[in-house]
Amino acid sequence: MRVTFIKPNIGRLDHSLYVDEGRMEPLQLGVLAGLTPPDVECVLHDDRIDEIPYDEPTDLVAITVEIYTARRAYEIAEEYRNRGVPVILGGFHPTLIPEECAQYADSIFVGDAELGWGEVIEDARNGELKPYYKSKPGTPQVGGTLPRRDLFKGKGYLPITLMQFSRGCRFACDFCAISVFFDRTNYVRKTREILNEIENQDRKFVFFVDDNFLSNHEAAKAFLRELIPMRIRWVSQASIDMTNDLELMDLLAESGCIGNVIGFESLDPRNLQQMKKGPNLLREKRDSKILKQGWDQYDKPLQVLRDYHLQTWAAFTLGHDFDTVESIRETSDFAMQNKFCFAAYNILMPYPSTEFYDRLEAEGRLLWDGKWWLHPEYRFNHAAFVPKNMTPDELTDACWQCRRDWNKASSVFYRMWDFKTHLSSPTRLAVYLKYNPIYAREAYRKQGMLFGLFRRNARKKMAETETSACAEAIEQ
Ligand code: B12
Ligand code: SF4
Repeated sequence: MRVTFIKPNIGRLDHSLYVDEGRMEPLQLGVLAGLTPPDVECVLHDDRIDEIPYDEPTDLVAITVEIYTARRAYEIAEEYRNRGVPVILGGFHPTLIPEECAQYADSIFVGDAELGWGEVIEDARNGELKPYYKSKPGTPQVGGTLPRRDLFKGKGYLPITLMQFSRGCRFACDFCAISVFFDRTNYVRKTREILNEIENQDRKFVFFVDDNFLSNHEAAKAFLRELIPMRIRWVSQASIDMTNDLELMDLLAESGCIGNVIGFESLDPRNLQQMKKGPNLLREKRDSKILKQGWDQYDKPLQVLRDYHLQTWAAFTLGHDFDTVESIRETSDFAMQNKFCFAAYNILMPYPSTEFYDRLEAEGRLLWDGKWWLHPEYRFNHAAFVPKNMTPDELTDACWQCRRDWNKASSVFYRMWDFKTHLSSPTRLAVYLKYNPIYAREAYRKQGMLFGLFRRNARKKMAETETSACAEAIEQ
């Protein structure tokens, strides 16, 4: 039996096919292949680089789908199904809105694969694939499953190993798909299993792809103590409340952490409160003080990050209810002044199933028929809702202006001159100099990209409303 795993691309450029230069290993497909019985042949095609060989014989196609790749995933599924090959879709998007995905596949998988993938393989082997499988999100790679990293070889991925320490996050930010998917729970792996995985791969540079590596401070501390002797360098994603815990900060530094993606989201405390950005508000709550208005609320945490020589990838969501064109420009100035290593100026996106999406829907503020990810005219990083204090186009332009300014060569040169962070070690400088040009190129190429490759087919499919066997199963 042969299973073909596919990572879809987002879409196409107006003039040519899009190849993602900053592509990273598709860890979920490595994990799925690792969960597959050894007598089953596993093949991986990454649509971000490979031409998909639809006519190559295979018994099952498994596609991982997130909201940005949904359109393209449906197109790929259609190609295989037209050839009589069964297709199963899994991942964030099928888990959050299974009814939609069910229309485009023979089967969908809701939740994490760990406890249900074996059943899928046996059913497919017997020609009895069910339309719907469900397994709860939970502890990743239970039993110490090793991802099949051999499948990643030769695909030109960035030279950084993706790995999980935990999944999920205890916070409940209203726009965040993670908080819905994991129901505000953080699942931590066994330390021994992670250390074994580190030993079983070649690199000394690891990206822990956790949603919030520091969701549980005590669990993180216990792991970091054991990680120190491995002598790796690592990066991850974490919430800013880490700076309240100096024991944790010591362990981050000692274990080889060089930086984290941190969600600043907004500089305006009214926005932070409205979006329920718990970790960014904790400090003020603990001190029982009224929130300070303005940027300086981040001053102390930023000082701590710099004292520990951590490089920060600052993530902002733009378009909250108290945002204006001016406040967005101030956000850009703030990031520049702080010389962050990278900054992501993301337009705030309404992800279905989130509280934010429901609120906008109730207020009649959603654009693109409420389904921007399927709309044939929607373009990457464009506004998908009507903001309170500007027009959608003004939001799109303001966000793009931030990205443009940030990625200019003069900005990269200016930000580099920070002796506490980027210039504090050769590794940090190498990260800064290698990844800034890659992300700059990607920002320019992705802006305004359409989703999917074949406009006509997808439009036809979107018009279909019949309920499939799978949708009926979900109902039950
Ligand atoms: C690392 C990461 C990235 C990396 C890229 C990783 C890569 N390989 O290329 C970077 C930082 C570049 C990135 C970029 C973006 N990302 Co991202 N990313 C992640 C993150 C944190 C981890 C992904 C991962 O490897 N997880 C580990 C694997 C093992 O977990 P998994 O993918 O969930 O898979 C499990 C299950 O879902 C299920 N499963 C998954 N696929 C399938 C398929 C089948 C057939 C089956 C049976 C089961 C199954 O089983 C797996 C094992 O348990 C996820 C969040 C998350 N927790 O997954 C966000 C996430 C996927 N990203 C997201 C987004 C929005 C983006 C961006 C669009 C952000 C932006 N505005 O630019 C971009 C562009 C994405 C793109 N397609 O190009 C969203 C998607 C939201 C949604 N509703 O779909 C997520 C969920 C984060 C979030 N906060 O909401 N991302
Ligand atoms: S802290 Fe980050 S991962 Fe956690 S719920 Fe908020 S946005 Fe999501």
